This record gives sequence, structure tokens and C-alpha cells, in this order.
Amino acid sequence: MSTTQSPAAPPAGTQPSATIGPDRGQLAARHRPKSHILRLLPVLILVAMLAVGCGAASERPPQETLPADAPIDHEFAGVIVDGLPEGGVQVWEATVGDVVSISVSADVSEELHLHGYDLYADITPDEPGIIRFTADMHGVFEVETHDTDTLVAMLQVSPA
Ligand SMILES: [Cu+2]
Repeated sequence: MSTTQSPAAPPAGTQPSATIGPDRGQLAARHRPKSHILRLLPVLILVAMLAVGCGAASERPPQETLPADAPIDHEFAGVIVDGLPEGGVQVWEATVGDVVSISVSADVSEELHLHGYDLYADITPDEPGIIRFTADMHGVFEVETHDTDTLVAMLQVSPA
């Protein structure tokens, strides 16, 4: 019965190592794409974190400034009371090329953040946070605050 042994389990020492070679090669080929993704994973996570851009105050990028008399195409306003957006989360719409002003007031001091564009403004109970910018990329962007983690609005910027 020993003559019906399958080729997959050859008697030890009778097979040249060459038969192992292709198997190893196949294994390596099969595993290569996976390890490639695993190697890229930290980079992908980093890119995703940058895209979300919920950075700490100390990592604030320089703010885009518009001339005080720049014509505003859209003026959006939100109010936060007790950590909730008054009237619920709003949807604000603009088009690429529009000059947008976002003003959010709150009953506490807060940090306002426009995701994607990654623009910030400070809110105090006395002064709303105001972000003014030219909408130069399309997409849907969260307008939120960091201290109470309140989603104020989704800004939808359509392609021109
Ligand atoms: Cu944020």
C-alpha cells in the first residue's frame, strides 16, 4: 500500500528541493498583495486622518483670509444651544467659486471647524465664530465644533 502514497507527501529525503521551489513561489505570490496593503495601511490611515482633519488647536493651519469687503455669495448661520444645533443639523449649499461666510454662535466657548477646507474659528458666548472663504473644492463638508462635538451643518459644495 505504500506505493499509492500521494505526491503531496513524498517520502522524506527522496524529493529534490526543486519541487519545493514552485510551491514557495506560489505562496509568496499569493501573499504579496496582502503584505503590500498591510505595508500601505499606516499611510492610508494617515491620509484618512488628514482628510478628516480634526486637528488639535495647536495644529491649526494658517487661515485663508478674504478682504473685508469681499462680496459674499452665501451667508450661513448656525446656533448651538446646550450642545445641540438649533433647529437640527442644517444643510448648506454652495457652488465652487462662491464666497461663503459661515457664522456659528454658541452659549459656551467653542472651536468651530469646517472639515475638508480645514478652517477654524473661535466661538465665545459673546462672539460668533466666523469662517469666510472661497469654496474652491466640491464635496460635502462637516461644520462642527470640537469642545461639545456638535455637528452644526453639512456644507454641500457643487461643482461649478
Ligand atoms: Cu473637526
